[in-house]
Amino acid sequence: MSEGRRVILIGVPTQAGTHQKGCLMGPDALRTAGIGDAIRELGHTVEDWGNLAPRILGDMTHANGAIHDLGETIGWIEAATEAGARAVGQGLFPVFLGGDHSMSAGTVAGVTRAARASGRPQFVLWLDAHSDFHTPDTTTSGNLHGTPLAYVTGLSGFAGVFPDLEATVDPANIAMIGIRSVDPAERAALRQHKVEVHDMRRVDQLGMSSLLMGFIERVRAANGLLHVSLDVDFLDPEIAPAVGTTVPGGATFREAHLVMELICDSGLMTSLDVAELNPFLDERGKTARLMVDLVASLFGRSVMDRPTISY
Ligand code: Z70
Ligand code: MN
Ligand code: MN
Ligand code: MN
Repeated sequence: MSEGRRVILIGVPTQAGTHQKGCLMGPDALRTAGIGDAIRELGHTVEDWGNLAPRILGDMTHANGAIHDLGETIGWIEAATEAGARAVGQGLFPVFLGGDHSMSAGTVAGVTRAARASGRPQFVLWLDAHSDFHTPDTTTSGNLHGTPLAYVTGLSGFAGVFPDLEATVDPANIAMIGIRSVDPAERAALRQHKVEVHDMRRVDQLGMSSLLMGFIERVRAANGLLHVSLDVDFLDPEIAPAVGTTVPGGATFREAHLVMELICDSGLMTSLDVAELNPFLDERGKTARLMVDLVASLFGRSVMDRPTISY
């Protein structure tokens, strides 16, 4: 991460994508934990655009009766799409403060629209316990935070449900790391679309660094824009309890910081989500402060100077 990025904080306090209440407090917990100053201290400028507000659409139904809060979710997607497209289109670096992960249906749609206008391919790194690759037809929980990544690739199940996409993400330009909970319908779709999935077994066997660097080199070779979507449950619940869907066996403190440092060193990241923080479940701000520290690593904080080895 080169110094002097123009960073914009954009709050997306939605919790419509999950049954568990509390993610609406996420953006303000991240602000309270000092996310703005942490980035500013690393030599970047930071402006806070405040929290987005969704257009009120009222209740909407779907043939899949499990789905809930569809109208509100669409409102948030529209607002996040516009904000993401505007920020990246102006050469700014948006940091989206969530909010449950349904926010990323909008944030990724927006930055991908701006990428297409710039003529560069959009890449997405999904750091999560879950693959979030359901369509409205396949979700059994009805929680739309399990769908954003399938949506941005343009899968057909979203037509007439979520907003039409102006630009889609090529599934070949997605990598997921940290995965340890995938539903059967998601697994089938991930295989069909040949998404690069690094589950925790691969992380243990091959290591975070080699898996991530392979993807980073693909982004670099394509002169791509890189959106990083960081779900709190990427991390092990021992260090990050403030999330509604904890899954054991998550990334350790050291693995997570290493991922952030390698992304930073690549200089390729152009937008970021911090998703799924539920401060209602936190222990005296512990998870919020960890997320801010990880974001600081993403923006250039390091113990010593940057390594002199080149990648
Ligand atoms: C499950 C479902 C999910 C995030 C949980 C879980 C989805 N696959 N996504 N937490 N971020 O309900 O569809
Ligand atoms: Mn439900
Ligand atoms: Mn997620
Ligand atoms: Mn998750």
